[in-house]
Amino acid sequence: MLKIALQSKGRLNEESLELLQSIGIKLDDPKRKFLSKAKNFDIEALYMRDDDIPQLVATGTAGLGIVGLNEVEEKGADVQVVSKLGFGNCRISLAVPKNVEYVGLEYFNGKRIATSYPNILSAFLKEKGIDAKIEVITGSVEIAPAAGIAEAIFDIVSSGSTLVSNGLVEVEKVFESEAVLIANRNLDAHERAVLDELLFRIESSIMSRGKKYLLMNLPDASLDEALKILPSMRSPTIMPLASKGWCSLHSVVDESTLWEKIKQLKAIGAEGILVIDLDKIII
Ligand code: PRT
Ligand code: ZN
Repeated sequence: MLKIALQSKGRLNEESLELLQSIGIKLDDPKRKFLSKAKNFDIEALYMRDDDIPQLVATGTAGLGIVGLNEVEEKGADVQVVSKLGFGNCRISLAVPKNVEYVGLEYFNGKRIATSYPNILSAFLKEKGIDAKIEVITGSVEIAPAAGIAEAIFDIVSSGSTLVSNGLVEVEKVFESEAVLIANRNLDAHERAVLDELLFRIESSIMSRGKKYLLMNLPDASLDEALKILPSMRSPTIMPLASKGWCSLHSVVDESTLWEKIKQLKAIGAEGILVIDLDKIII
């Protein structure tokens, strides 16, 4: 049975479980924090600290894993990054106390930078030709400048509020991260087939995020205009209505443009507009 390593607690735990649930994978007892089998799919979840997941997958102890791309990069694990998952988004940035005059990357020459990501940082500094000292700290990196441990930090930023509340300002965004599905490079044929099925379902689920299904009644005469407003996956579905001169138009739209499109469609005579949540898109 293919094992998938998930974060046992922490920021990615809940969304990893929700993702599996949303694609119809029912884990036996997701609260039992070590191993749980799926009732209806050939995988078994293994709950681990996120730091350990890249290595477990690289060595094949788990065939698959869900972890932040930052951990994969930092550990230098030889795994296949199969899919980005669209949650756990963050970046790893350089930040300095807000009262220093930041002149650009040269600022870091001769300075101490505190981080839990020494490998990503040292690769970046090397690439940019900056000679700084890396101070490795495993927790609360943001307090390092105030504690006199370092002049700058290199840490995960999401909303930026941790930096603000510690009197720091983000000056260089170095690495963009999100949760990813990773796989061992030597899966056998059966394991690969399980992964393909999993991936197919994940992609259908990811594709439906931020999308709405739109139905409306439209005068036939406005159809050409409506087709310009509503580019669809192939083309919108058009069905004649019982009342002559009218049709029913169905399409998928991005939530971000939904209200703008509704306004345009109303202006060309659309009526009875229905907006429906989408669960999966299979193409
Ligand atoms: O116990 P375990 O080792 O499994 O977990 P952990 O404590 O090492 O990691 P955890 O659960 O904090 O984070 C897991 C993963 O979530 C990370 O590896 C990232 O890929 C991702 N992620 C997304 C984040 C954040 N957003 C995030 N904001 N990880 C950490 N943070 C922290 C950051 O370290 C900083 O202290 O949140 C603070 C900054 O947040 P803002 O919103 O104030 O900018
Ligand atoms: Zn961790």
